[in-house]
Amino acid sequence: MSAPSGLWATKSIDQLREHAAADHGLKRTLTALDLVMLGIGAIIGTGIFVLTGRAAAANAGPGVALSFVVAGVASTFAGLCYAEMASMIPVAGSAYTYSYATMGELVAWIIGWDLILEYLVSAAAVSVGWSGYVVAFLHDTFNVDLPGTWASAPVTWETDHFAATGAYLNVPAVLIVLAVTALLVRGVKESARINTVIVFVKVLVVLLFIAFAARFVRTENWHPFVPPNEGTFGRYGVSGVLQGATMVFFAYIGFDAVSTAAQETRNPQKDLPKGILGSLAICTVLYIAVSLILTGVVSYKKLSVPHPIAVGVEATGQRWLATAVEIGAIAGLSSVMLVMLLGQPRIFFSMAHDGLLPPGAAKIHPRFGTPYVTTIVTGVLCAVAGGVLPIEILAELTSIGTLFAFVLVSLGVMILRRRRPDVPRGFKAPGGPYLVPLCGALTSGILMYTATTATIVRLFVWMALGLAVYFFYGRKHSKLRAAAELGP
Ligand code: ALA
Repeated sequence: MSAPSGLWATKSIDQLREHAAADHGLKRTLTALDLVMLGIGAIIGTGIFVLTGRAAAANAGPGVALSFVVAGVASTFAGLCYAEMASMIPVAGSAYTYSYATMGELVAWIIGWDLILEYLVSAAAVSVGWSGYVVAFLHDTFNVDLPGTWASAPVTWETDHFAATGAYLNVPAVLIVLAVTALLVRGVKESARINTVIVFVKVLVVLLFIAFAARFVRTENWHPFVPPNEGTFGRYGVSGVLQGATMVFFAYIGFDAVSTAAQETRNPQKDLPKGILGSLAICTVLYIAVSLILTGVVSYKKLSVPHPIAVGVEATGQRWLATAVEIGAIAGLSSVMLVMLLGQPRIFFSMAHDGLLPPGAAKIHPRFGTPYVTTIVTGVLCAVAGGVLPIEILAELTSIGTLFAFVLVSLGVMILRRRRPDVPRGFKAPGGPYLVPLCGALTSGILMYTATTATIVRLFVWMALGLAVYFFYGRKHSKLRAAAELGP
């Protein structure tokens, strides 16, 4: 069988594996436990601290706990597929590299372009969540009130059109993104130790919330558990639980970031799956508990606020805990932004390295040794998005983009099981050759389908833009295609 060429040209898995095994100067120090910590560091963030409230108020009521179950199931299937891929091709490029090796250059480009939604746009969504908690913290602790017109989005989405809110710019969101970007240009090593401290603070705050607020649950707040549908798709009822799942799916995003540490892991074949699945399992349990308790202490109708968990705590009268939650959220969300804004430039960097983006994007800073061009471009775009757009639009776009990546990675696992059964896998998703990848593609696909029409349209527009860039630039400059044309 001749090797596929042109748009379907694939990178060789064997070369990628050799490349991964070679000594790159990166130290292999991370253990399975470090990876679990890294995963939790990237996962727990705006999803649980902000979107739980939005999804409960607008879509699912207390049934938002079921939305978390549904999103958790879809993430677990995808997590199993990522674990198999990562154990097979333990290189740092994540879904972009996996698809380059399985489905060819065009699909790799599509995924790379799509991952901008997962990394850059999610960081923007998290910056808006961060802003909400900072505003609440300044108000509650120091009685300082930032003017609302300078701390929220100037535009909002009203059913089928954008509308002005009267605000000018979300300044705290812009500032935090620029600050994180500046740190990353200087090359802050997100050392495992700092990450571990933040993860402990974050998880501690979540556990404190569960432990203290549980006593204040009033079961009447859970009735009806899933409020009846109000006649519109996604406004309560079963469709509301599903649309809520697409929204809170955002909360699970990040476990795949574990795979970007492949080349710094001691025993990647065994430890990557442990890191991915372990962090996912812990977060799933925490999320379901938090969402149940939150909707038990406050009526879901009151949760459409920028800082719902703090509002839940206030309802219990535990002032100190509200402050702890605000501090935990501010620290925790910062670490999520750091991981996302660290990952995005490296994906751009890989794409530029493959010739699919201009070579300037692969420039390394002479003093700091960081991919500064892509880091700054990422930071500026992210700051604009976070400063101008509302959290729902950013989070829904991130969720649908990530779900799309999950569908493609699941299909990639299926393709490799068929085409390359010989390549050793440190971890194999259970249930025969196709069960898990098929369930992964289906569950993620269903959640994409239940997203709002506006979100689906935005994904299409984004992808169309990406294809235009590929056909006008990437296709002509691809190094793999150039090598194939010169080759034997
Ligand atoms: N899962 C991450 C969050 O919820 C992206 O902030």
